[in-house]
Amino acid sequence: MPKCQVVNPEDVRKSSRIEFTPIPINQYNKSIKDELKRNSKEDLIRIQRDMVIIRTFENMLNEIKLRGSYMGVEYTHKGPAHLSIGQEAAAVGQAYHLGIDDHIFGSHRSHGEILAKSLSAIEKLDDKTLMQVMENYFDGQCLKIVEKDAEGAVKDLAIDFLIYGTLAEIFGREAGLNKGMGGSMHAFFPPFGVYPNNAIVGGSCDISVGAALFKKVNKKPGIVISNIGDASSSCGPVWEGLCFATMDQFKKLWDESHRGGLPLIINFYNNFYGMGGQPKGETMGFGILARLGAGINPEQMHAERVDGYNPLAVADAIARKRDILENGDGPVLLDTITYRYSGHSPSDQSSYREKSEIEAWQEHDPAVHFAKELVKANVCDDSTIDKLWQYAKELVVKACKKAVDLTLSPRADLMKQNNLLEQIMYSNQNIDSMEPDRKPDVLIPAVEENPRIKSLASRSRSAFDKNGQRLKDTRCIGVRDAIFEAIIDRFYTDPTLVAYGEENRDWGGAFAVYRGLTEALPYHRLFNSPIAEAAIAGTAVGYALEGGRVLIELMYCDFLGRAGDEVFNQMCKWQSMSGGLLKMPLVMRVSVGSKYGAQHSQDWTALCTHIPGLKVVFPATPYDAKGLMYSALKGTDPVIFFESQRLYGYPEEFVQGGVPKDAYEVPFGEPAIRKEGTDLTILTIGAALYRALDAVKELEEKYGISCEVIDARSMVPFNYDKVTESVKKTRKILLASDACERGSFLHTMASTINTLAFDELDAPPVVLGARNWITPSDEMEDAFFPYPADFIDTVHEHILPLKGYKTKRDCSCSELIRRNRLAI
Ligand SMILES: Cc1ncc(C[n+]2csc(CCOP(=O)(O)OP(=O)(O)O)c2C)c(N)n1
Ligand SMILES: [Mg+2]
Repeated sequence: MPKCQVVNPEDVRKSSRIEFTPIPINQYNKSIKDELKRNSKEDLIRIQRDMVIIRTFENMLNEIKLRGSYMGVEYTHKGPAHLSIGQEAAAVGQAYHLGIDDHIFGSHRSHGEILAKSLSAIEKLDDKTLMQVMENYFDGQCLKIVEKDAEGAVKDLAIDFLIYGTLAEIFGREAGLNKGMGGSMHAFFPPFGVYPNNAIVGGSCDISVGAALFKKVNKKPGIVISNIGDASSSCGPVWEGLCFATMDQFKKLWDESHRGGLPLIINFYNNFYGMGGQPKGETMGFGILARLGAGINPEQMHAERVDGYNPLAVADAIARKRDILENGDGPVLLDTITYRYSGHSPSDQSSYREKSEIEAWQEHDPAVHFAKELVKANVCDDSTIDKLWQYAKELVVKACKKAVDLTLSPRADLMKQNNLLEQIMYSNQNIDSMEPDRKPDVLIPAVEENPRIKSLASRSRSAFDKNGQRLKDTRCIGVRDAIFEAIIDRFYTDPTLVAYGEENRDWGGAFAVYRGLTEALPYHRLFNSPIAEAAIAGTAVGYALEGGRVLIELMYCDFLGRAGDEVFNQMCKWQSMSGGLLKMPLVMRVSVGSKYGAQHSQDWTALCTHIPGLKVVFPATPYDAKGLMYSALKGTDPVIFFESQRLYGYPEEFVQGGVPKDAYEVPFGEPAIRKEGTDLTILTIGAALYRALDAVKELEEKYGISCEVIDARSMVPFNYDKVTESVKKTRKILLASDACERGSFLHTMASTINTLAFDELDAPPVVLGARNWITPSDEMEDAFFPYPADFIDTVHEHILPLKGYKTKRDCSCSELIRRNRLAI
């Protein structure tokens, strides 16, 4: 417990200084002769072969992009091809000692890494396993295309499979490694340990930290390597990833069987350029990238600069660093220098560098230089090297012919109903445990013995007593408790489930939802993260796509911007970009505040609902909070789980009998009718439900308007049937939430209702949201959020004039025009 880590003023006020240890730079100094003592000749020739295959593959892509043909094969490729010509030695050297349990994550420039890692895996796997991999991968779709004219051994077939599968993916064909849904910048192949490559610069950093976390928490074999570019070293998520990866708690607070650093190498492929900007000397101040490790932790992340123009220097570094990781002393930072002769993309004119610089690096070309060394050391002769180039050319041409052929390699037909993307955007599974054969690690053997569960036993599960009398909220199970009940139950069911975020452990979660969990769970299942929203979300993505289930919390919805890329580009996309291979069992709790002013009170449901690939729910009652949390934590899709801070203490007042003690699921997408009525439908999202009900009281009592109230509960997915049924009856609908009106998801709902029920409507669906202002402080909030009077004003002005009613605030059409003109 951190409480035992006393912060002693005597210690921290003492005078002293920090000593740094020297950071090794290109210290490798072995000759081929030395290397022959630990590597066979065949292995060294294979290193050359793999560099040659990658070079040939990328030369082919360059030709296709620039000239539309390669060795007589004509093709126009409209998509990207960010080539790494010149960087092959770094990729091949890295892959040399890696096995399939070692997972690499990469960037937009990763063709070389995919091929190098896979070629290394093919070499290490036996024929039977290789055949199984190919036969099982998407039902052998890719295999069927390459095996027709296969010659030679199973390993040759596997290489054909790899080259064709990668190229077919780059060309967007359904037989590609990810069914053509990833493409050049995102392609990957998990069976060989090649994990997602990311077109967002630095995007792989925090994701790979999460992958390493998964391995650590669940004691899985292998290490994780994050391959990112030198220019990504400035990215916020990279820094957040570094901070998360080096948290002291791994080595100091986790229980003994889980203690130790993450099995992770953050490897910067340092080619000295971003697109055109130069990190060293221009856009950064580190001088030598490896220096970054020195600032991160006392181990300096075992940082080192490695010569990526010598494959054996890189292989040597990976072997040495793996020892460090296996001793629990990771993570490691590598600065692997390399250079690309190719442009950032084929259209790049290289206006930012001198031709002489490129030529100088070509003088050191590893594909040529390493071959010479091999010949010099009598490992092979020139003809062996020549044959490798010839072999690679034939291999690539063969794959290319197949990949460009639309009859042999069709694209997925996305025009038809129930097409590939419709099927893979969500995995839509319901799985109790991601590892049913393993027992969850817990500190209290049975849930019932949990002190909070025990204390909740004395509370009423409903807002009302036996006689229907309303009880004090403090005597009832509230939303906060209901969420807790679902979560703790899941922790006792799914051993892979972990929860983390800021102040999640001893504090009890930002709003005490987790109080009682700390006692029940060891550190590795519930922990405080650094204040690093991007890394919280990004690591969760990595954890989930490795096969674990993860629950994260962002204290306030307003902090979502800090995790923007991870939510809007990562967690929502990898299921589809994998071609349906990966699942993303990830639940992100986000609370919507009030009372705290402009930066702590926003409802950003619209941002999340806008992004394809996320599921978005917002319970307003304890019954729903518990049932929806169950569904979320049994599902296999990323869920943004909105909660309202206004409602944490609210008891169950709608469902008879209150919140069930046992497990139950509230299915996503089904709105709940909270009150039936005949004259007007009011649909709400989140906490606005209760203010709507107050307004309804007045509308019914004073004006005799019978209202039907629908609580959306879920936004994505959403079944409109109940709403259109209701509108058919009432012919009018008002939609309300606490989100700012402009761009609110309610407008999407209103327009859909218009489309679906235009003929049944007597008035347009009208949206009532918060004002398009900053949220003012608590004392003025009633001018901002929709209150009962605003509901009634809106009904009177736009839907159904109320006899004798005068609006409290002007919400007329001319007022709407004025506000819009002024952007308020
Ligand atoms: C977040 C983000 N910003 C900008 C870009 C555009 N972009 C693509 S590659 C690149 C340079 C990346 O340089 P580095 O990380 O060193 O990788 P390299 O291209 O050298 O392999 C930029 C700026 C992007 N894809 N993502
Ligand atoms: Mg770079």
